[in-house]
Amino acid sequence: MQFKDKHIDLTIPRVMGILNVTPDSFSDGGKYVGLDNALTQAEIMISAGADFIDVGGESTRPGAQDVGVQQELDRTIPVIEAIHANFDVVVSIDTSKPQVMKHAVDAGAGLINDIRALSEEGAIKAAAKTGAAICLMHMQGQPKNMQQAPTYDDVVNDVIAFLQSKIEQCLRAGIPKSLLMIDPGFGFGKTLPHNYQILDRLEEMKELDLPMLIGVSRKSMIGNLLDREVDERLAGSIAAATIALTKGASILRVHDVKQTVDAVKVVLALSAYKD
Ligand code: 8Y4
Repeated sequence: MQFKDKHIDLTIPRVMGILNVTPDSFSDGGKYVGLDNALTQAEIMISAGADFIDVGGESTRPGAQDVGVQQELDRTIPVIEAIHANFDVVVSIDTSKPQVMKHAVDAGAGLINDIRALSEEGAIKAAAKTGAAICLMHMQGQPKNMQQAPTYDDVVNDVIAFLQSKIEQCLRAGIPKSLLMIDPGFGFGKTLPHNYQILDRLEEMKELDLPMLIGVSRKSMIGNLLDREVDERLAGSIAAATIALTKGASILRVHDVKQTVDAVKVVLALSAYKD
């Protein structure tokens, strides 16, 4: 798959490292605010085998403050430029704002990762114009209210129908199918049972015939199941990621790159040593 100037073979599963450049991120507590810290963290994840770095300047945690366009640009653009200039990796921009999409791709990002699936005014047009790849993620509701009793008819069928409709909107806007990937959006307007039903039936998402990105790392679906705080969720996160791999996930969005790369290698050994 093409990500602007960089091609990545997605017949092999890949790992995306999470780089939060927010001062209020739930999991990382503002550790990566500042270019030096961000680059150090990016380098650690790239050395550990990440092929993507997802740069996010807006916290999506419920109750987080809204971030203005200029603030989001100030946080993300210098980090994107520096990673793109110094490392052989695809930079992903985690944003819903059209202006941030444009400037991020100009700065070297090859993938637009929008948890709102290009639903903001002008986002489809802006994303189309960049020529970058796009990850379309399912969310029910908005970050501030999405966990208030989410309901579905059939969660897997509903997620697939939502993504199908988003794919059609993108194609109508002139975005080639070859630039699209999909994501069921674990934790975004889903109860614990919803999340595990999606994980169990992830193969059904392959009917959309697009590469699948998955984010389960350190999320509540791990923490609430196991009664573990956010820094004690590694083993559960690796278990869920491994299941996602066996059901066809192409990219794993994670905090713990080194450990996840090991899990990918164990899964790949099954096909390597088949006779
Ligand atoms: C602990 C750690 C608790 C992390 C919650 C979280 C996804 C995503 C996020 C995802 C795609 C998060 C930006 C939420 N999740 N993008 N972004 N897919 N494509 N929460 O699942 O990591 S942020």
